[in-house]
Amino acid sequence: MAKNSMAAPLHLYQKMLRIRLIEERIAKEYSQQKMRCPVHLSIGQEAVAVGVCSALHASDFLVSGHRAHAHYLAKGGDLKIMLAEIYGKKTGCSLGRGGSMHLIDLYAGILGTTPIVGGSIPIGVGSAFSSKLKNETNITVIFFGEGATEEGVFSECLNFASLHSLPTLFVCENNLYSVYSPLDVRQSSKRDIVKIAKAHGVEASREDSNDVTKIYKQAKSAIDAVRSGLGPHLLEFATYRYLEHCGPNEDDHLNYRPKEEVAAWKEKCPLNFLEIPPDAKEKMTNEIEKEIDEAFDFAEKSDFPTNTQETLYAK
Ligand SMILES: Cc1ncc(C[n+]2csc(CCOP(=O)(O)OP(=O)(O)O)c2C)c(N)n1
Ligand SMILES: [Mg+2]
Repeated sequence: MAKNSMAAPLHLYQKMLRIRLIEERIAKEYSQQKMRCPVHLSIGQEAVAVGVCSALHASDFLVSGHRAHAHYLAKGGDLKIMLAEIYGKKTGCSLGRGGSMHLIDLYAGILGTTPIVGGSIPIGVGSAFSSKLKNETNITVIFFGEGATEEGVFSECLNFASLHSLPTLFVCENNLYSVYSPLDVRQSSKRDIVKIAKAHGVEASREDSNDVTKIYKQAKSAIDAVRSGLGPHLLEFATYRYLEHCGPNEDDHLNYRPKEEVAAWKEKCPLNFLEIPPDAKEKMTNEIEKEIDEAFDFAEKSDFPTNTQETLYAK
């Protein structure tokens, strides 16, 4: 991997560390009750967002669901307007009326995130259909959890994207749980997401590690194929959230996840896969902390929305 490429280990590490530190700060400040919306944090899952988004072009489109901070940040979404949105301020990316689950930054190709499980999938397929009809080269990446594959719309969208050979990358983050329900109470052990995609004629593969470099390589080859007109592709990544489904805390006391399972995934922390010199880590951490301080300051000092006349991207 070239030293200065966007996929060089230092860059990948910096992007994951930035997401981790931002979400850790959100978790730390949450109890002040100034963030007046639920937050679904992806601490532990950063490698998927960074590995996939580092292989995209800036002009590509992205949609996601309720757990979207990492996707938004990895695609280049503006941190200040994301935090202002979480604070419910009018400078926020949805004018302060959407909160953490309604992130949008059209300058970064982020068309939107929506909390209806599975709801973003047809929006992403529609975006890819639009690119194809307009003969544009952008692809659309759709992030969703394995819970969303239990919605009927998932299969309909695979079929439609395959039928029209759309430039769509479906990315399933399989973190084993939908809220408190493990896979084995929701899906047959014979069910296989990769096989479901292939049955619809969609190319598909799975990666089981939390290793950002492997995820990047797999995403790059899928994205190259999609962009060259070979039709849609699905990638399934095994990953794990460290905190509760919704909120800033650990939830070990609820006992719905075996303690050994949680510990094993923490051992496979995405930040541990890359060897980064300690001085480089310290420099990055300081720079990121400064950026986070400024963004929180911006969010806190911004005003609340006052009327319904404000519009997104008004000139
Ligand atoms: C259609 C629909 N059903 C139920 C919910 C409630 N809900 C919110 S998040 C969630 C879990 C989804 O699990 P998964 O797709 O695996 O994503 P994860 O939370 O694990 O990232 C559920 C059931 C919802 N928002 N929308
Ligand atoms: Mg899940």
